[in-house]
Amino acid sequence: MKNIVPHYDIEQRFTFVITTELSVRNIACWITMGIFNLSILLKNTLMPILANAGSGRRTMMNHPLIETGVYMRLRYLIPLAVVMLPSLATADNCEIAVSAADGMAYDSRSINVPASCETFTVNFEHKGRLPKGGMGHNWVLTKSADVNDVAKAGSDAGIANDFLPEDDSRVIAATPLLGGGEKASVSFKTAELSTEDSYTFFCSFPGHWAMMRGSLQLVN
Ligand SMILES: [Cu+2]
Repeated sequence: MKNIVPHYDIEQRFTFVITTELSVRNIACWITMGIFNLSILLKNTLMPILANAGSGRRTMMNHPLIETGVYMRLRYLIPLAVVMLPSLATADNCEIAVSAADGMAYDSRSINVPASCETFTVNFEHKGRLPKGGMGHNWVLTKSADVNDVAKAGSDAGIANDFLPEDDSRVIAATPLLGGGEKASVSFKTAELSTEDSYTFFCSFPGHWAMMRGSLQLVN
């Protein structure tokens, strides 16, 4: 499953595994998706526009773009493009962009870290507007088995410590706690990870970590 780029997932319905591997299989997958989208676009939107062109007077409401439902169809492609572009931009790279807004969710649910990278960097951005004290987010990486204990210790540590226990060896990597509009990067050595273990990234802000999390794995 780790090499399949667009994929269906029981829990998330439809998501993308962001992969850094430019394998033949991945590239073929993107090309297939592109041809599929183009054929849908041609059949459902461009053909009706051509058929309608020149017929009748045009007002705002009978403009072919609105009449043929182009907007209604394209609006599904817009989020798709938003998801696809960053994953392509980070292809074959030892870094990834992750963001969150004023909700308890990251834009990534699964991250593959290539074992070929010596270090891996996460460029984290809080794209929301709410302050750190109300809707702060960080990006914390631990073994999946350690998430609950580290998060609880983080709550006790308080916002002065970015809701993380001080000098805790279970924390593999962590950004500072960010408020809306802030960015931070964190790097870690891939030698600290094992392909045998499962890792989880999460936000240690109290009440966030139960939902605001994703999986991370080291892949060969
Ligand atoms: Cu958060």
